Amino acid sequence: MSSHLPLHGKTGVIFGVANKRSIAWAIAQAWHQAGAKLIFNYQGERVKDNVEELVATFGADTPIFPCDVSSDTEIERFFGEVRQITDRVDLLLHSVAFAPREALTGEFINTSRQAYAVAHDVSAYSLVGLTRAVLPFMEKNGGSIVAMSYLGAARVVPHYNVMGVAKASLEASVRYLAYDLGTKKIRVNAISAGPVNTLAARGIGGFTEMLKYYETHAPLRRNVELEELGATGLFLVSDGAAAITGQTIYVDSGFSVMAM
Ligand code: 0WE
Repeated sequence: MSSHLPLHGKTGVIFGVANKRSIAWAIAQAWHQAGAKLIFNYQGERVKDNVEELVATFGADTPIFPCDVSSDTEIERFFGEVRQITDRVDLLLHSVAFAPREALTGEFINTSRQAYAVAHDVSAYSLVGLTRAVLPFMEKNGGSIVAMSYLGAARVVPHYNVMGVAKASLEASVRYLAYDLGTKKIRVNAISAGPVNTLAARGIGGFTEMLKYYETHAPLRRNVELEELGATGLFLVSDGAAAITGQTIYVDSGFSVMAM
């Protein structure tokens, strides 16, 4: 029997799986293995088949619906589909970010108004939109919301540029949402992950060098493993984290404590 599993009887919604290397997939696996039932989004036809195949490993009937988080209509439609399945959601993962590629090269000062707006819309506002949409499903029993961030929110990481400003907004949004929802027993936290070789990192100039830099400079002298992000994602939604909200937890081999 599985009734001893920490997330037995809980339902989670996962935003941001693109492929098997996705951080969202690592956290989904941790939540699934802990006994949660999961519902997934996918973003765009490009990843649809891939994500459908992945989530089917949790059972052929695992719910998956399209949702572009930059659209209020699509968020509304997505949670309309969720409503057909359950009136209770306990867990929400936000693992979604986008800035136009040209904004992640060259200098921050050259960020266009449009690129700045898109980065903040997709990467930061979407947490607010999704949290408001999931709220009716969490009102009765409380819940736990986890978002993904990166050190570029707090420090200058060359070329991370407007994504760093958007992640700063995401982390501040986590704090304000935590305040709004605390009385409803809903916790909101972020994980600030060390760099991981995901689809989102592919083609980013110097990424391999960045992974090498962590291996020589982080206190643990190694990079972060996807399973470790899964484990922290599970911890944050577990009873052991019942008094943790509004926080950004660094899962980065200690890199962020270093100056030199
Ligand atoms: O948050 C991220 C990356 C998110 C991301 C990635 C892309 C690539 C493709 C957002 N938008 C786009 N747009 C695209 O067109 N990370 C934490 C990974 C990352 O990205 C970097 C990094 C790190 C680390 C970009 C520059 C410098 C460091």
